[in-house]
Amino acid sequence: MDLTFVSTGKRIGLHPDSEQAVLEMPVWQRHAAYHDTCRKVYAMANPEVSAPETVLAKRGVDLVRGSLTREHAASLSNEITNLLEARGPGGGAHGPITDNPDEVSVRVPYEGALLDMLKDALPLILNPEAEGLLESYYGSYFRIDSTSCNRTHPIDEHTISFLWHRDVAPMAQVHIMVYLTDSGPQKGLTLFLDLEQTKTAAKLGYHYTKVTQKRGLKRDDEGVPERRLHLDDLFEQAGKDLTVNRPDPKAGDSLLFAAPRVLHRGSLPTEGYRDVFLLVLQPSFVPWRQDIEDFGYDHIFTDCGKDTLYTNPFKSLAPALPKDGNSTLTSWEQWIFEGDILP
Ligand SMILES: O=C(O)CCC(=O)C(=O)O
Ligand SMILES: [Fe+2]
Repeated sequence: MDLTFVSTGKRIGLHPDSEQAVLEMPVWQRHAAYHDTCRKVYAMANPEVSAPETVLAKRGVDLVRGSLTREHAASLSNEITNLLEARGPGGGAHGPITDNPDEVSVRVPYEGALLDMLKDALPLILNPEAEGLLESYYGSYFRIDSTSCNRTHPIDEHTISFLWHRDVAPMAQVHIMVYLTDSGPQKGLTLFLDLEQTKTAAKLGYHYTKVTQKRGLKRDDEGVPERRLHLDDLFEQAGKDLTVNRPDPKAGDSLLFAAPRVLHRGSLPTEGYRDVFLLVLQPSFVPWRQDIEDFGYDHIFTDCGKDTLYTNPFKSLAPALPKDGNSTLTSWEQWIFEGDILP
């Protein structure tokens, strides 16, 4: 389908005649068409740039060392402790806030000194090396859609993102998880299957998953398998080898991963706590700094989660679409299951 665009200064916008067509596209197609447009815009602005094959493109996961110094990461982690301690004994500094295992990770409120410290950390995390790597992966500019800061404490039950899953999100969504504490078997980790292994799992029927019958995807989750803590049985029964990728980020290192394309799960700490700062990225018509210059920081630092799928990515800041019957139905397509970035 041909979409037409108009120039609105630094950005391009959809021509009014194309707006309806975009809204009528199936969700995944809408985001793919948008990413494709971002690539064309980027290629026009950077005709000399060739896209080298990145580890992120090949495996779906990469580790960037030293985004922040150890001292810088420690100062952010200390500030998280100060903030949570200020909320009182049940504030989440030294243990979960509730006994609901789904809420084992304490979402750190964006208040006080922490907020300014995180704003200042953005250009260090998205330093020229990381920015180049991400632009190569995308073949386009990218933007920060949202962020969150989480402290995770030890508990026995693994739930939600601590079970093997792929995020139900536009295929171009990338997560940058900056570890603010060292990772390790006792300190908490993130585990991955690379793209190829994720494809194998998808062929065996394990792709997008629900947590339990009760806490499922709120969409059309008929026939969607339940999340598992271990994948050994799945691979063993099919006579396939399972290789789990266990990166070892130290405090200040960043894990970059294609969250909807590769299976991954957190592994809970058994001592102390794990602190991470998460950035959620999407393709963009303009470099990430431009959104901040034009719209400030509020959209990046919100205190609640944000759906990225039921949005109109062609509009600045990708506003949510009304949740009517049609727009909330996830129409799974084969290329999504296979983890391709574009159809
Ligand atoms: O907490 C973790 O290590 C996993 C995070 C995760 O699932 C995600 O960022 O999509
Ligand atoms: Fe995830």
